[in-house]
Order: sequence, then structure tokens, then C-alpha cells
Amino acid sequence: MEERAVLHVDFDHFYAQCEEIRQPSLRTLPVCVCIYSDRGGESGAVATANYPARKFGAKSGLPISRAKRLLEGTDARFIPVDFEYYSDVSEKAMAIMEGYADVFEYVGRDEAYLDVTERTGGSLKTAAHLAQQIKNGIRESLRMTCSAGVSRNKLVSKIASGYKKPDGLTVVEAGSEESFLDGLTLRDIPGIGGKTAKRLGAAGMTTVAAVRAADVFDLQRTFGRKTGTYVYNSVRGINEDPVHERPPSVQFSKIVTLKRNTTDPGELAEALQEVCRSLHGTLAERGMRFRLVGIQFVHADLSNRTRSRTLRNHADSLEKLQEVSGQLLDGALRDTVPPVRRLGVKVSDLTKAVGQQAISSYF
Ligand code: DGT
Ligand code: CA
Ligand code: CA
Repeated sequence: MEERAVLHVDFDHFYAQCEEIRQPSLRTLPVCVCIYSDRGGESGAVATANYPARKFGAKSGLPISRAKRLLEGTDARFIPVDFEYYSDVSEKAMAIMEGYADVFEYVGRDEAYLDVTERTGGSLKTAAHLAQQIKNGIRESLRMTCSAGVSRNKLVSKIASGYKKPDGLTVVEAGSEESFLDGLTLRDIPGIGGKTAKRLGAAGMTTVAAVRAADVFDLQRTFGRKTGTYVYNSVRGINEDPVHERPPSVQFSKIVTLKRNTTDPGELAEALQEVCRSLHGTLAERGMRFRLVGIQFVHADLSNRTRSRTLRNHADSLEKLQEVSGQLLDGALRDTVPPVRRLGVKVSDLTKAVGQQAISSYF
């Protein structure tokens, strides 16, 4: 295989940083972004914690009550998640990164792989400069930090981006993969989970170097051909997975909180038309045509209800958006629904209007 240059970029404490950019005074405080369950009170879990909060042991997955105990006596803030807003930020971040890639693979809201072989001539030194430019671009336009890994392949770049966080940039030169991995634990290698690590340990292999000394046939016998080969290659920093072109899933949505919780069809219809107008403004600005229309109710207990429909053809008019979402609303109200607190409309399966590049052509 030719010598590639692959970047992996992952944002630091992503949800928490999103909150920090809209409320900069949070930056120095411990922050936990929380998913409150609909049982009310403090039940729920931490989605992510910023670095000041992590110093106290707060981290994603902890029950909120446990995080509160850990952060007792500090000026910590507990903020409910706002997924729509994080998607908006993510979309901007992805748009910045995409411009630097020969091939761009969206992995999730806060991370992506970029194949930059062509534009760097395969030089990792040039690729590292590019990674620094991306970090600068993101800092300037979003006021956010991310961490990047640069190497010959996806596996090593992924590990490298997590090596120094936050705001890290780690380059693993061709030929230094093994020595880089030797400083890590087996669990730091994606794909080597607790179960695999335990079995390796039982066979006396507790370090990356120890696994490297193992025979490929022995590994295949223990783990099966596929996993055995993966483990054998991974501890050598070998990985040939291509960066797959995968654009971020594009959708636009608008949601409003109603003046009062209601089931009144007239009130809901009126609010819906207004949401459509606002959403349509965003679409028109960007010259986007839509094919999937969805509506969403959020009830007082934060439970959700959605309905959607795919149109036969792409459309771009406000009338069509209002007509289809109105029909979805009528359909939804045929069932008994609890009072609606927030009402939203989303569109996806988007394409640019004629004359602009079709986003859907990527799929
Ligand atoms: P990092 O990358 O270590 O600086 O921290 P994060 O928070 O960016 O962690 P990452 O990259 O694993 O996840 C990106 C976002 O995804 C994170 O900000 C919140 C969300 N997330 C992470 N873990 C969980 C989880 O266990 N549950 C839920 N609902 N969301 C999570
Ligand atoms: Ca992250
Ligand atoms: Ca991530």
C-alpha cells in the first residue's frame, strides 16, 4: 500500500466546550453537561465533564448525584444537554475540517478522519502543519480546542489524537509506530476491549510489546482469524482501513418552547407555521431543498414524539413545508397526546438547489 497521510481530529470535552463558548464565564469552573432522566430531580447521568471537573473525578457516565458529591464545595455548574445546539456547532466544525481533506470521513458529532495524502504528497511533516492550521482555524472561528493525531493510518492517528488532551497535536512518524505504542497500555488500542485484554493477560501478555512477541497463529487460535489478525497488526501500528468519504449527516431543525403547555390543535398549528417560517428562512439562505420533513413534540416530562414523511421529490417552498408538517401534526393529534411543551420541525435528505452541488450525490 502507498504511504498515506491520515489525520484524526477529536474535539475536547465537546458538549462542555459548546456550553463554554456561549457562556465564556464557565471556562474556569467545573462543568458537567447532564442528561436528566424524565423522572425529575437529579436522576440522570453526566454526558461529559470539562477538564476542571475531571480533576475531581467527574466524567461521562456517572450518575449526576455522584458527580454532585464529587464536586461538592466547588463552584461547579450542572447544565442540561442541548443536542440541537451541539449539532449546529458540530456542523460548523465539520465544514471547517472538510476543506482540508482529500477524503473526509465523519465519525460523529465531534470527530473525523481526513486523508490528506494527495495534498501533502504523503509527507507527515506537511500533514502536521495542516493539522495545526485546522486547529488554528477552529480556534479562530469557533473559539474551541480539539486534539489531532497524524500518522500513516487511521488506527495510529486515532490513538495519537487522544494521546495529549486537551489541545494536543501528536505526530507518529513512519517507523515510530511500535515505540509509540510501547508507551501505552493494551486498552489504549481501539478494538482491544476489556475481554480481549483479559484473555491476553491470562496468557501472560500484559503489555503491547509482549503481544508483539506472540505468534500470529497463536493469536488467531485464541481469538479467531479476524480478531487475531487485527490484534497482531494493531500492536505493530499496522492498519490499512481506507478513509471512507462520509459527509456529516445533514439536517436542519428548529424547535420552540410554547408559551404554555397545550394540546389545543389551533395553538399548535399556529406555532408550527411559525417554526416552519423560521426554518425555511435558514434553508432559503443556504439554497437547500428538502425531501424528508419531520415534526417533534417534547412533552412536559421531556419525553418525545416524532412523525416524519419522505416526499416523492425534493421541494423548497415554505408552502410545501407548512403543508406537510401541518398534515403530520393532524396525524399526530388523532392520537391522544399529553400536553406539548416544545414543538419542532426538521428537514433532511437535503440537496442544494440547481446549479449548486448536490449533497445527496455523496450517498
Ligand atoms: P474528550 O474527547 O475526552 O475531551 O471528551 P468528550 O466529552 O469530547 O468525549 P467523547 O469524544 O468521547 O464524546 C463526545 C461527546 O459525546 C461528549 O462531549 C458527550 C457525548 N458523550 C460521550 N460519552 C457519552 C455517554 O456515555 N453518553 C452520552 N449520552 N453521551 C456521551
Ligand atoms: Ca471528544
Ligand atoms: Ca469523540
